[in-house]
Amino acid sequence: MQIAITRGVSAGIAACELTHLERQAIDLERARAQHRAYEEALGRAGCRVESLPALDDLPDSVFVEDVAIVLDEIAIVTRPGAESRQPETAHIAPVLANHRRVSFIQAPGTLDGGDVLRLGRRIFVGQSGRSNESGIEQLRAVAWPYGYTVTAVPVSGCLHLKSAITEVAPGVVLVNPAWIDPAVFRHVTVIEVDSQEPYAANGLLVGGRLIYPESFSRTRKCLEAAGIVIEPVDVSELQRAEGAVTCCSLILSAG
Ligand code: CIR
Repeated sequence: MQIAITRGVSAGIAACELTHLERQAIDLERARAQHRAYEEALGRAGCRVESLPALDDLPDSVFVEDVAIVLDEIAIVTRPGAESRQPETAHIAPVLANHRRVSFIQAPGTLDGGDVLRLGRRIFVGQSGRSNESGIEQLRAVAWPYGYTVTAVPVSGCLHLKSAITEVAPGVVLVNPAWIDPAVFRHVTVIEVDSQEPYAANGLLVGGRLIYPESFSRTRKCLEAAGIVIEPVDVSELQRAEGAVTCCSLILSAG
């Protein structure tokens, strides 16, 4: 059984951080309806959804992925690279304490969960505008006693490592080669996004299916041709906040 921790869309989402996108109006009610549908997709994928209340004074708090990294053995509360997001961590730490022993990234380290991709016992961390050397080193120090290796990956042109690469089936990753060097991932099978869909590399593999934005029809065809089962979701309003599908949940195994 897997648990998916989510948080409702903040009433303040219009003031979200934006790095690579122009600000566009976000329809709050529509964003909330899309987020509920995303939670339902997680439920259909077999997750028990632990839905936390919206935090209206923290615009980006729906993007819970960024505030923690949850391994089977321990949870690591991050220190987000955007200062406006740092108060979010105080709200996730007690929730995670119900499931795991919790450790914390400390200043001067910064780390966003969106930069952290775990493939088995290998953890890849984006060297992005959000995650710095100290944050990556602190994650390495916490994870190595449990048998994980941590590899830093240069990222350019996008927000996080997982904007550029996610796991879409066991041993298969979906990559935008314009933003990271796919050669780092030689040990797994690499599928590239359609060049007309640069934001298409973010899918959420859970319960044997891929929760995937319905907006990327070209890349979706490649994924389906590779035998990947897609659970489409409309996340168009959250995409305007530079969000994607992995960022709206923390997935952990129960027990
Ligand atoms: C931010 O810039 O922090 C938010 N507006 C978007 C965060 C998206 N997080 C993610 O993809 N892991």
